[in-house]
Order: sequence, then C-alpha cells, then structure tokens
Amino acid sequence: ARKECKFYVNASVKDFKNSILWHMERSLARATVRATSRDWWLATAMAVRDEIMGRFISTMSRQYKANSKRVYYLSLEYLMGRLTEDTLTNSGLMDVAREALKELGLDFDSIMASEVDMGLGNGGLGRLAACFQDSLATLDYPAVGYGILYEFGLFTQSFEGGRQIESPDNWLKFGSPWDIVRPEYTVKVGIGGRVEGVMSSTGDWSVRWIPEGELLGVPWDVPVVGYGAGTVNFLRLWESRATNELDLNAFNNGGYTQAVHQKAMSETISKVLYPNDKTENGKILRLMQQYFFVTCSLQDIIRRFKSLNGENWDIFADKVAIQLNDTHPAIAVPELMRLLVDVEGLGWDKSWEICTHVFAYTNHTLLPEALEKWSVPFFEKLLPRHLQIIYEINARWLSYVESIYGRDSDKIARLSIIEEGAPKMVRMAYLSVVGSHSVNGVAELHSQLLKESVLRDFYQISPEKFNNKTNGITPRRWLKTANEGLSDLITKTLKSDSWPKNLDELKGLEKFAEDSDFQKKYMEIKRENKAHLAKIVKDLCGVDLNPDAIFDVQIKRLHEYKRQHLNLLYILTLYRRLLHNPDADISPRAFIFGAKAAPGYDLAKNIIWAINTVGNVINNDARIKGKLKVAFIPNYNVSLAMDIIPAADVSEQISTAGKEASGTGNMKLALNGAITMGTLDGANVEILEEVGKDNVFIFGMNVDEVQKLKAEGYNPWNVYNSNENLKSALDWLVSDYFMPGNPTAFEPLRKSVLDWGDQFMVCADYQSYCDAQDRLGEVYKDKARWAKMAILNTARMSKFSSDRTISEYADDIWNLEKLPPRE
Ligand code: 26Q
Repeated sequence: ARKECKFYVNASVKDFKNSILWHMERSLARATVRATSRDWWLATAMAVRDEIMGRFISTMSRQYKANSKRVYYLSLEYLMGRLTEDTLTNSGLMDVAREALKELGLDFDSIMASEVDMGLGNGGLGRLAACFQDSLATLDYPAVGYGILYEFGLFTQSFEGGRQIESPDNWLKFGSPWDIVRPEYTVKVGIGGRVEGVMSSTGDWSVRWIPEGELLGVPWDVPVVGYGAGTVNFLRLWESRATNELDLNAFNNGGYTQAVHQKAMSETISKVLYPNDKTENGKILRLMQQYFFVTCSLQDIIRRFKSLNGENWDIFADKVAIQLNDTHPAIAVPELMRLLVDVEGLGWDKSWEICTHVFAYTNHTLLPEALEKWSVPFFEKLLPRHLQIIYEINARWLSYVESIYGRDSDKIARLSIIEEGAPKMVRMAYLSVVGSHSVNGVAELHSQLLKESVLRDFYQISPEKFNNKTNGITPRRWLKTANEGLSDLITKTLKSDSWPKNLDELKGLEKFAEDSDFQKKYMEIKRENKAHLAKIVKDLCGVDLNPDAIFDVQIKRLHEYKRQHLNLLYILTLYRRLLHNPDADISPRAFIFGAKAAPGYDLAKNIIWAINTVGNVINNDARIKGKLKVAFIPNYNVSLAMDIIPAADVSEQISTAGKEASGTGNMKLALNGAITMGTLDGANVEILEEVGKDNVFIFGMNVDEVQKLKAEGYNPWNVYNSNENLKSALDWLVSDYFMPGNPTAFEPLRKSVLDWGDQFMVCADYQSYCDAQDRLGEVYKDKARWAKMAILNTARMSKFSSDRTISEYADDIWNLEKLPPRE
C-alpha cells in the first residue's frame, strides 16, 4: 500500500492562481502586465501565507488551551535562507503553486529566486537552529525560537582581483511578507546605571537595579510551518527601539539633538549580525545584543506563564524549558535570577532551583580561543546587578566545590566562573554549565572530548549533566525542496511519500544499490543537477565546468582548522602532475568552493585570494585540456547551498581531527549522494559508522595521533623537507608563477603551515590526503561502483534527520510532549 502523509491545507490550482492575482491587484497595486519577478514572488508568498494563517492561529490556541510545556530556543542566529519555497513544500502546496505560475506563463524557479535570503547567521550554528525549528514544528512540539531581527544579516561577499570584498546585506530594505509585528508584546530593557539597597514593606533589605537608560524590544514573528502543516510554530525576533520617554526627557531639558542621538544608539543594538564565528572579544555592542534579546525573551516567557498560571512558580519548570544555543545567550542565567529574585520577589534558593531546572546548554566548540569571556569591568558598567548575581552564583558554587575537594586552591581557580587576571573575566561556558541541568555536545566524539578537555573538572563533579545530541538536518529543505529530481525518484521507488517525515524509509533504497536501472536513473539525476550548477557557476564565476567531471565540493566558513588550504595543496599537486604529463589518465575534476571569511581574519582572506588566484591560472591553462577546474562561488549562502549540494560528487570534510565539533554540511552532502572525503572528526565518525568503510574515503590522523604528535613536538619543516610534492607545492605558491611581480602575496599562507608551527597539521596530513584523493579518482572510473556508493549514502543517512535529534532533546532534556492537532 502506498504510504501517504496528511496535509492540513488544500487549495486548487484555480483558487491559488486567483489568490496570486488578487494579491497582485489588492496588496501590490500592480497590473499583471507590469509585474516584475519580485512582484510575482511577493504575490505568491502572500497567497501561501493566507493558506497557513489559519493553521498558525489554531496551533497557538491549541497550545494555550492545553497549557502544555513549551521549549524556548534561545539563539543569536537563525540562518533560514528563503522561506517561500520551503513553506510551499511543508504546506503541501508546491505542486499547486508550480502549476498556477505555469498557467500564468511564469518560470517558477526564477520567480522564487527573487526572494532575498534571511541570512541572520554565520554558519553551522545558525543553520542548525533553523533546521531545529523545522523539526520542532513537523513533530508537533510546542516551541518558540527567540532571536534578534538584525536589520543587516551576514555580509554579502564579492571578489575583486580574487580578494574578498564585503558589503552590507540590507535584506529588509523592502520589507518581508513573512514577518508580523506584535507591538502589544513590546518589552522594556534597562541598561547601565547602579544598584541600590531598598527596604521592602516587610522590613527586609533587598537590592534593586536602577538602570541609567531604557530602550524597547519590539517582537516580529515569523511563522514556521511543520511538514503537513499540522503545527505552525514561530520565531519571535526582537527589534530594538528607543523609548518615547527618553526622547521627551531630553527634549524638555533642551537636549533635542542629544535625544535624537540616544534614539539612534538604542536602535543600533539590533542593527547588525556580528560576522565572526569565533568569539570576538570585548565588543560592548555584542554584549548588549546578548542581554537585549535575552531579557526580552525571558520577560515574554514570564508574561505568558503568568497569564496561564498566575504566580504558581512551583510549576514554572513544568511549563518552560529553555535551550541555550552555545554561550551567546548565557546571560539568561543571571537575568532569570534577577527577574525572579528582584522583580518577582522569590527567594534565592527557590529561584536557583527554577533556573537549573529550566536551562540546558549546548556547546558547539572545543577551540579554547573560541570560548566566550567577558571582562568584569564591562559587566560592571553595562549590567551592574548581573555582575553581583554572577558573583553570588560563583560564591555558592565554589563553596560547594570546597565541600567536595576541601581548600584546593588550584581546583577552585580552575572551576571558578571568574577568571583571575587583569582584567578579571566572566567565563560564559562555566556560567552556562553551573546554571543548567544539561550540557550537551553535538556529535559523539565532540561530547566525549568535552568531558575530557575543556569541561573535565565539571564533568567530574556532575557527570549526570553531560550528554550527547548528534546534530541533524531537515530532509524537507535539504532533500525534498533542494533536490526535486532525486525526491521524485525516491517517492516512486519506495512507493511512499512519507519519507520526508520518516527518513528511516530511505533504507528501502539499499536493495536497489546494485540495480543497474536504478543506478542509471540515480546518476542521470545527479548529472542534471551538475549541469544546472554548471550554468550557475558560469554565470557567477565565468568558469566552464564539464558536468562529466568529478564535482568536488568544499562549502563552509573559511577557517584554518577546516583546512581549505589542504585542498588547495592537492589541487597544486594535481596541476603539477598534469603539467609534467598532460596525457595522464586522471578523472577530470572540478573543485568547487564556497566560503566567507570573517572580515578581520587576515589569514582566511589570504587563503581565499590564493584559491582564486591559483584557480584563475589553472582554468586558463590550455595545456591541461580542461581536466582540472577551480571555481570559487562568491557569496555562499543557504540558497546557493541548495543548488550546490544536489550536484556534488565529493564532500570535503577535512578538518584537523578534534577541531570540528560536528559539521552538518557533511550530512546534507551525503544525503544527496556525495561521497565524503574526510578525517575522523565530528560527525564524520558517525557517517562512517552508518555508511560503512567502503562508501567513504577516510584519511589523516585521528584525535589520538594528533595529540601524540603534538606532545612529541611536531615540526612541519621535517615533513616539508622530506616530501618532494609538498615542498614543490608550497614553494610554487610563493614563486611568481601565479602572481607575476608579487611572489610574496601568499607568504602568510605558506608561513602559517611552516614558520608559525602549523597548528592545524596541514603538512602532517598532506600525503595521506593526496593518497586518498588519488584513490577516489581511480574509484570514480568504475561507474557502477561509484553509483552504488552514492545510492548507499542516500539510503543510510536517516540517522541524521534533525527529527531524530529533536526527539532526543525532547525526551532526554526537555521532557516535552507532542501536541498534535486533534482532527
Ligand atoms: C561569539 C561572540 C562574539 C561574536 C561572535 C561569536 C560567535 C558567533 C557564531 C561564535 C561562534 C559562532 C558559530 C559557531 C558555529 O557555527 N559552530 C558550529 O556549530 C555547528 C552546529 O553545531 C557544528 O556543526 C560545527 O562543527 C561548529 O563549528
């Protein structure tokens, strides 16, 4: 029997088409003959929005009536991408919309391309938050995602002479049909000022924060449609605004320009997303962003709790679970204490009990330099009451530590939330661990290393807090929407269209892995996707890619630990080999990159420049007969990912073992039939476990070997001096072959892997990487074998559905029940 999925909204093509035309006239005031692509997209978005609004309202009232527990996800980032296409997929209206636009004589894909990405995130962490929202709604969990409505998302990247140029991403310039303002839930936010002792009516002394300034948080809601539209949850994103009172006071004192200045300052808080995916230390605006969105969200949570339960604080933790997406919202711990102790008048012990039952913390990095710390003087100035509360939390924590270990001053210094030094620093990860009942890593290996390294002392005291939640990705966006060809083949082959909600069904493809007819169909779709990407690459990079070449893809933020430069060294090695022997029988390769560098990360920018420069020379070298191509796609973002991933043959996951917490691009690529070329790092380890060693290429040192070599005293020069190919590649890079007249251009890159100690062991893994890449090139020649590998990757990826991840969070951490529609 054919399995089918229930959809809660329905529309005929005729009605949907009329709705588009209705919006074109009534919402957009446009005659169809004059309508632009953007107009058509907007009218289509409004037509879909109309269809889901009823589901949105019924979800809210269902959750309110049931007074069920909700999870609140606190994240500074949501990398949503475009919303319309995915909403069409999840509401089940995709085919209807396609047909409607076709009948109007329009090309669906080019209309949808008018939507600007919602790029309110840097990379993995922000995209994970977006996938989680999709799964929460799909699984009918009551949930809200809180964040900031940045006016400017992650910068737009372009290249000039191969070098990265950043420009502002003014995504909201013309508004969005997907956000709904809720002025009635506006919240007040204090900042700065001082702390005062006050006598309460009962004669007790208590403490109160008298902020110096005040501003407002205005919430904008973005609907999140679950697959089938049974549940429509929402993101609530805060925008900062100046208060009217503030203006008026200054105005009355004759300070009109001062008042306008104040207003502008208040409104900068939500202006821009910080483009770093490592901690940028000491930016006061960043701390203000964190506090701003945290207090808005907590006040909103408390308002709703009270409207349902009054002051029955005993059940707060039965109604509220709060997940901290890394330490960025960690200020929530002292802020909830302040709201409960100072504002609601609960005692410290009771408040602390509530806090530790409500909060759970997810760690996303082991890199010690990326662990967030804020200076104590900063806190003093911006959040004086919070600093007091943190000191109180720390004092109680350290006396507990002392009750276990005695006066072991070493232990105490290591476990203290305050790091001694000039200035003293608040360790946000420690604050998060102490204030939470759960601490999780994002892949098995990462969670293990957390317990052994950065949080070791905490693990010894509270082992029960620590757990793993291996990341996942939503198959709705990353397979159903992004790869329609493969999705249709899967649906036909499995005779089921419920696999997007039940990804385990993909296992049913295993029995077709060696079926030559299925292999042919599967690889034909891959080839179509490659041809489609080749057009995009031609358009964006001016580079011609041959769809029969191996599409070897590395798409992720640019970081030394991710080792895009190791990939470049192999490209140089292959190029040199081809120059020595232009007739070498190698599988033609297209190396495709997508990566943004943090604007202040010079070495990352140098690597981008090097790849572009080397690529340009290779692409124009007739001697190698097009066997090698390099394309660096500018402005890599979620929408480009949806074009690149379905076209990939090879997925580069080559971080130094122990450095990549999980990775999620690795999962998206494997699901779409790309073979992983990877180290034993992050979730690669689990991908290997799922697909089996014959269906992935593993190379390089593992974590133990990395640690051992470091301990022995690693010297990259020894590798360089004994490896002819490595030496040639690195020397070539600083000759004037690639940069006539400017041979020192890429000296920083070369120095980083030689003179500066090669922190990420590029030289150490170089030979192993080249060998694995050469093996891959040989395997690709056997078409049937390659097809089987690709199919088995798709068939065996079901573990990495974010539905599995979210179910685990709900069961193990949040104790959260589903609340499906009753019909
Ligand atoms: C912090 C303070 C100040 C400014 C910026 C930041 C900041 C912003 C973003 C620090 C880190 C990030 C993002 C980190 C991130 O994306 N980590 C990735 O998370 C993924 C989801 O768990 C993992 O798969 C990746 O392995 C991990 O690198």
